Amino acid sequence: MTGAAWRLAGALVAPRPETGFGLPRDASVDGHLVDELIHLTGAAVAAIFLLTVGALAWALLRHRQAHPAAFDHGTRRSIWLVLGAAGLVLVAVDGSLFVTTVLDLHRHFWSFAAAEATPGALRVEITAHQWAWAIRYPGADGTFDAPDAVVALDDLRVPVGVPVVIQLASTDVIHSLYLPNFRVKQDAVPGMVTRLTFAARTPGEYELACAQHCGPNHYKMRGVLTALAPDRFAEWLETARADARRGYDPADEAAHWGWAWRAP
Ligand SMILES: [Cu+2]
Repeated sequence: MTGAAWRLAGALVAPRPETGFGLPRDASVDGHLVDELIHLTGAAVAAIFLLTVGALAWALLRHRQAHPAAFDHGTRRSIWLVLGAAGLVLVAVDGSLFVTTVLDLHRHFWSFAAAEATPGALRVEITAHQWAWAIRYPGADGTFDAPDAVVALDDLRVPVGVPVVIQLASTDVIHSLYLPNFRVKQDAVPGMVTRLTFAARTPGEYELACAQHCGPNHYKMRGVLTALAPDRFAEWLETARADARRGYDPADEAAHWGWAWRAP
């Protein structure tokens, strides 16, 4: 798509208020997998609920004074039949949800090596602290302590259509990076580096929230994720790198908090 087409697509879908009881708008490449899981679970629970209520209602209406219920302990055969049917439903519904989920996680949501190997993939380091997100983009050489490494606060910009791989740290308490429109969430834990990956599908501005209660100002720990057309993102990054290089101070050690990228 051309830049103009991307801008038109962005204008059509974002930003606008979320509506109804549904999930937040899905702006990601793989988010539909999460939505399908939720919808399938909802449909299965609804079907089992209706069957159970139907059986109860039938028993209630059928057995009145004129038709008293005949109680027995069942036969060996009827007991195995009922247990077998219940087991079959469990294996079919829960089993398929479980297998699908594990496959989706490994193929899409935890596939860090494949995501990083994709041409044009963006790597970002984020340090959470009370109460903001410090965001670091690598310099042109790909390292995070380069003079042109870009630092932003609560303002994450990514190109659409390529994987974004984030490595996440925390300097104080446990936070959780939550991107509802991209169906991903990951804890930021002091003393370790965690990671998450996603790819944006639709340009626009989206919420970036902290999903762990991390202190009195937790509610302020909110940023914006801006998904840009690839050419606009490249333009922005080039300008931001030039600005970073101009403002670079080798003596300012507090500003050099980036770490060597951890291999997947
Ligand atoms: Cu937080």
